[in-house]
Amino acid sequence: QLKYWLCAVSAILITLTVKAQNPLITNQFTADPSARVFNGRVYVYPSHDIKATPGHGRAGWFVMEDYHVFSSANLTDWTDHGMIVSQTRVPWADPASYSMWAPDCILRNGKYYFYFPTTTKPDSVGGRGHFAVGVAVADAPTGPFKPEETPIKGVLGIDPNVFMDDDGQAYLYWSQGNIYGAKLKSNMLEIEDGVKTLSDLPTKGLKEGPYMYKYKGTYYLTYPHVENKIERLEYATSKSPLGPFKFTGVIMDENPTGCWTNHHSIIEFKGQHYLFYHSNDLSPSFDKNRSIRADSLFFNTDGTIKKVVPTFR
Ligand code: FUB
Repeated sequence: QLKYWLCAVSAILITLTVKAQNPLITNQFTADPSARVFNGRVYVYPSHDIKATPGHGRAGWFVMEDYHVFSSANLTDWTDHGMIVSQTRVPWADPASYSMWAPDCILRNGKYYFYFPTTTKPDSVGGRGHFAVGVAVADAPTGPFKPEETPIKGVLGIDPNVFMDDDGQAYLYWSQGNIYGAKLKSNMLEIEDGVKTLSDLPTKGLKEGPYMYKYKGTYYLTYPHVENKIERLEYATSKSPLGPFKFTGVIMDENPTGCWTNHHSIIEFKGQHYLFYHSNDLSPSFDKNRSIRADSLFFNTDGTIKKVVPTFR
């Protein structure tokens, strides 16, 4: 009898202490994880860091030519569903730019809309390309995704994040030094007039990688912010998706490994909130080859977020 109870108690303790294995993906470098729950399964759309080789990408900088999608039913066992979008298959992208930075994906009316930034082809008068945001559409979360012919008009920048409000209105957020937001039209491919600069955030330092999360009627605009050398995940709150926002706190302090970027998303899965973010576990000496991670996130009863401490071994 005693032996039975000891086994039962230890089984419960083991279940409670099971953690996501960080880093989550070990078959390649991954960064900027946008996690989503589709049909009870977690899908992560990260960036894909690779190493520069002669003639391919800039040594010492981010080198990214495509995206993979990964999924998991338990946050421990991950499936790599392979490449979904690459710079050579996007009609307007410069295939020599290796700048397929942080993406996001959302489900609407049975279609999966994948948003990604990359550099446009140099224009016909010899001007330089610039960062723009494109969309690729699929019938399943793993694709095949078909990129649109042109980028979204009026969106210049990086790190698109798409948010669907309870009333069915979708919003697009992105960054370019500061954070911007606009309503998306119902086709999910164009924005409405009236881009808003969400400049009521702390004004000093770079802010990027926006991720909007709604919890108990409050809009949480979460974002990496760098004042010194390393990004810290912060959040601001509002009663409206386009603000005004009030700086509220820090979600995660500066990365202790020296990886200067961080980039995140938040999901609720099986009754628990998780923060997905990145560090450079698989590349300690070069912080542009990153790896995605996840840890539990908790809200306090007053709606503030408890700081997430990364589980480094
Ligand atoms: O991955 C390239 C860039 O680094 C992202 O777009 C930023 O958010 C930062 O993580």
